[in-house]
Amino acid sequence: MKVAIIGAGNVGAMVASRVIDADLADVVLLDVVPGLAKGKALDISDARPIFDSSANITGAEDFKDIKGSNIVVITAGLARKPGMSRDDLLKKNSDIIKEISSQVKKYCPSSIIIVVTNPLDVMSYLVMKITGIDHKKVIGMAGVLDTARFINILREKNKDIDDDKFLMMGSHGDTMVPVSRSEKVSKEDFTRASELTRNRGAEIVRYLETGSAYFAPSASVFFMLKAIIKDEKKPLCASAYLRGQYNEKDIYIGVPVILGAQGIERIIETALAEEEKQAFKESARQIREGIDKIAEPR
Ligand code: TXD
Repeated sequence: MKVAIIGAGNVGAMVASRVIDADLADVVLLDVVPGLAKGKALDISDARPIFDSSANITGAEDFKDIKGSNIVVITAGLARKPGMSRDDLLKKNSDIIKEISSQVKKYCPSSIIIVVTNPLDVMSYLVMKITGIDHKKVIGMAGVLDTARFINILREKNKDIDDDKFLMMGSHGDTMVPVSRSEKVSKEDFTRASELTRNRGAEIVRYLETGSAYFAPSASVFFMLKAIIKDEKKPLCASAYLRGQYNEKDIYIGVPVILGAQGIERIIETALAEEEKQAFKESARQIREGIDKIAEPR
């Protein structure tokens, strides 16, 4: 099993390290910055005796080296810099994603793709349209992270909550949709955790000043890779292509899915309360606005 990771920045390199340490798959790590992927790949490979791993990792600058990869993780892109609007970021990252998608189409046309680059739901849509790869095999990573953050924050006040009663659906952004099916959490705690989760990414950026979160994001990608490689058929939240589910179509948005060796085996249609339905609709509207801005043929 070979995993290509595009972008050897914070998230990409940390995903590579987690995969190699766990002996999960061989990795090719690619970046446009000369030497960056090769240097990090060597460093990651040196930990293999410590973790008793026999997985191989190589660094690359040329896309031909990703040929034959079963799974491609796309983490390449820019993070928002001071003075840069969300629209500037959308334009810059969509140019990067378009270029990468055509390379993936050329060298790995039957791979499964996990998209990480922001704005996540719009970039996932773009990757699916440009590669032409089956929508079940193009999956956006955000729901695993946002749900983990939500549960982690809820636990500050409620130690014994059941993980499977909470979901974070909708966009990976300001309009994410928190869902609780638990009686154990008060309305007040739910609202508090929802707000903190929504702002968690920005909170981390404020502390770091340069760069954004990557420990929990890379753990989330690892969790999805494991579900695919080991065909776990695991229920988790991910950005998926909807074709009528939740009354939306031709859009990528966070929903619960079953993830296995074929990619998204099924989209789970959980019943939403009226308020949740409205929030989901608003989230979809916002994602669609982003999709319209990059104006790819639909
Ligand atoms: O939940 C989620 N989906 C996210 C998304 C959680 C965390 C990070 N999220 C987004 O992932 C973030 O907003 C960025 O759009 C991406 C990557 O985040 P990361 O923190 O890894 O960014 P870095 O450290 O800046 O790394 C990006 C790398 C950097 O080394 C660039 O040189 C490289 O991407 N890059 C490229 N590599 C290959 N090919 C091309 N074209 C390219 N362009 C830039």
